[in-house]
Amino acid sequence: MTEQTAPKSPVTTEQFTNEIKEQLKYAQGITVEQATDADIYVAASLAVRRHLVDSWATTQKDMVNGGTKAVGYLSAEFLMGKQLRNALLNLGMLAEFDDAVKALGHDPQLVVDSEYEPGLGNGGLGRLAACFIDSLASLGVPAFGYGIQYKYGIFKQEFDAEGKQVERPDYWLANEEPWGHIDYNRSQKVNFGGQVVEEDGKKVWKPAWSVRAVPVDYMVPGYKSGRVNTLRLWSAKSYDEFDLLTFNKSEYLDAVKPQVEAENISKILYPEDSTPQGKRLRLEQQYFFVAASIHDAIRVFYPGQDKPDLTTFPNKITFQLNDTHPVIGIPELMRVLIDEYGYDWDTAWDITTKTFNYTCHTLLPEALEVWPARLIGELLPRHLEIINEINDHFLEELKGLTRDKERINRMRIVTEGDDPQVRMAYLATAGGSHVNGVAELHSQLLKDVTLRDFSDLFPKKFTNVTNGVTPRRFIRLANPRLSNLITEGLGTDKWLSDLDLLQGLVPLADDPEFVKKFAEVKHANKVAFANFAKDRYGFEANPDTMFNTMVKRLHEYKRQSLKILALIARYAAIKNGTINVDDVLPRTVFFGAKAAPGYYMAKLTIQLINNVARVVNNDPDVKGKLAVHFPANYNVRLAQHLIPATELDEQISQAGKEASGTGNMKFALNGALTVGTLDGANVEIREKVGADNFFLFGMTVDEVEDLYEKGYDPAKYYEADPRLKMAIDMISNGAFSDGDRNTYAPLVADWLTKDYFMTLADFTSYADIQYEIEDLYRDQDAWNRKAILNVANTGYFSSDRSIEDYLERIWHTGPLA
Ligand code: GPK
Repeated sequence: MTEQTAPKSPVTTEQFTNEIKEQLKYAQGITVEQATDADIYVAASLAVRRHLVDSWATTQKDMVNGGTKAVGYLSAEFLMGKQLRNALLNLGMLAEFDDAVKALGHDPQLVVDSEYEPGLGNGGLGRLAACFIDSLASLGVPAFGYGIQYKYGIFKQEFDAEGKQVERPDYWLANEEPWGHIDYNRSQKVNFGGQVVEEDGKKVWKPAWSVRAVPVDYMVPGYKSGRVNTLRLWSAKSYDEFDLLTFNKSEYLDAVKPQVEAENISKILYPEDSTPQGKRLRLEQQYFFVAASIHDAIRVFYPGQDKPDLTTFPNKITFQLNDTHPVIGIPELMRVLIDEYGYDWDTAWDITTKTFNYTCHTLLPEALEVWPARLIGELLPRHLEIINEINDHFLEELKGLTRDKERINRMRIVTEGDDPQVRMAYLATAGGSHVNGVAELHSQLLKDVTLRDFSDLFPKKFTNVTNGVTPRRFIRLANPRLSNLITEGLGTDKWLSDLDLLQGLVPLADDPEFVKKFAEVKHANKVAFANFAKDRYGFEANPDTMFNTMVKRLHEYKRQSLKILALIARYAAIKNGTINVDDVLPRTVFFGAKAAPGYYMAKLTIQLINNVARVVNNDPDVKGKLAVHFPANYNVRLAQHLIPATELDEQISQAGKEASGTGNMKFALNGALTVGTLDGANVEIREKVGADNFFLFGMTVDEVEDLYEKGYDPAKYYEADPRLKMAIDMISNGAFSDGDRNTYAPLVADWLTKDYFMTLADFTSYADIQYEIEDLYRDQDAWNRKAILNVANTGYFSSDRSIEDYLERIWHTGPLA
């Protein structure tokens, strides 16, 4: 008997069937006979939502009245994934849903599939925000996620006949969207432009235009906590829907112009990842959601009060700045406190610095946002004044801490010169209580390198919180077979809310019966993925080969090129007989990656991967030994299918460049082994699972630094390893471009002359470790034993643990009573 602690359904199947029928009839005006899968999806979602409403209301009430400080997670991205099954899981209604839908004559899978995935994020940063609000709710901590309801999410990726990435708009709101509740009665006014004037010795901002920020609320149900938090995404609307005066002159298009311009603000998610986007509209977006959120929090926590005592604000809510995107919130809160509520500078600064904390997600210096002061001045003139004043006060403070003038100068929030720039990471560090990195190594490098001066003078501000992922979505929903086996192995399902319990599986790694079952689960997942892939993408993947996956954004530092070069080298070796075909371990390699639309090298790499796939998959010489697939449009849904089926995961960034990674955690928790560098959270994963159960290769951070210093010459590595030379030459000779030698010339030239991320320098150790990987894989029992140890030892990487660390180290709050 296993202990079942999962939530119990509030309804029977019969009741839920009736609720779906009611929604169909009264909300949608559709009969059961007329209903399509998509209609059932909407009806079921609306019905499910009703079961959350009471807890949502009590959670809000308890939050406002209860005196427990809330968390406001300010993030330009929330990459939520599909909602329906997550809500069903948290309500304990998965089985009732399946049965009700079947009773209505529909296939539950098709109904679930008709939900359109909201893609309101780019990658790791946005998905982390989604995991965090899930964990906050599951821990019962009162919280708001605050962000933007983009009308168009991350672009839909397609590949053209040449294998190039094509971006298509993701108009997700063209579909019925039952989860978001738009609340016109709680909109906020957000101002832009104009100038600052002095009136009675006071600064007064006279804005030129305003946008109406309308909240769209999503319920965030906790698992087993009985709490339901709020994700409040702002949508931009115009105040002057329609300019009558202009319209009467029958200039129809002009009449709707202000509306179009205002609504542009929340129209589209910038598809950039780990690169800054210095665009006016982007700054407008940032200010738009942050200003609306700050005013919203004041409205929520001081209801109906004209003159609230805002010195208590930091006891009501703590704002976490998810990267630099919301950092304009710091001068905004200062402005609100001083200009709108009449506080003096010092009081306002005290409140502000106690309210904000900043999470940094990168080490690439070029990825830290910097805004031209001129642009800020045009859009937000009062904020620019405040930022300059913050800078002045800060420089004064520094003079009291150090005599090192150069250091003080390096730390300027606003740079000097004709075209001063505002460094948002510095503003965040100065204007908040804590700064954290997202993995041990990353936080250390932040202190030692990126924010060195700050950490030297303000050591107590700096801390680490290692990222995590939610086991509800990424184990329970994504991998029900493994979930059942874990529950069986542990004798309880409690691990879903206490992931450290996975440790209890350690002894089972030596139990042949359990190992066999684990192997069966993995194989069943591979078969299921092969079926899904056949159905969705039209390719055949052989489940009796090793499934080897690299999924993440396409970026040079992540080094998809290292994987593709090693793959080409392997292909070449089979073809020219360097390795005997019979000795080759059959492997199927999966890639998934979107490139920023303006990132030339990344897009060329995508083209190369697609063409390597085309050539390899059509070559009878390697048939059954090597296959490469690149399903387009990698997203949360594809992750949920592919990760459970993967046996070998690639985390091969150049050491010191990947802040954390979170895919690495999802794979380990789903029983894949990792081949990876000592980078980001790989370091901690390897520590937890044990060096024997992790395929480590490549240079360390220090070795990378030394090599940069010595002078890195990639061509030397090309000459030194014949496998690498062969691979690059094949590309140059047109093997993957129908003989054309120019197609990939820019990639090849970069590798041979620059190779900033040292792909070539790490090639040999990466190619060598493949033998070790394959030897182990040939001994399936030994492989599975290590895979089980990965699952058992990675409970630490639950986002519940991350949130507990934030609560203890940064937020100093906890669950509602
Ligand atoms: C970091 F700087 C950025 C960015 O713009 N977008 C983004 O997704 C990622 N990230 C890091 O690259 C990952 O290493 C990390 O795990 C993730 O943020 C969450 O912290």
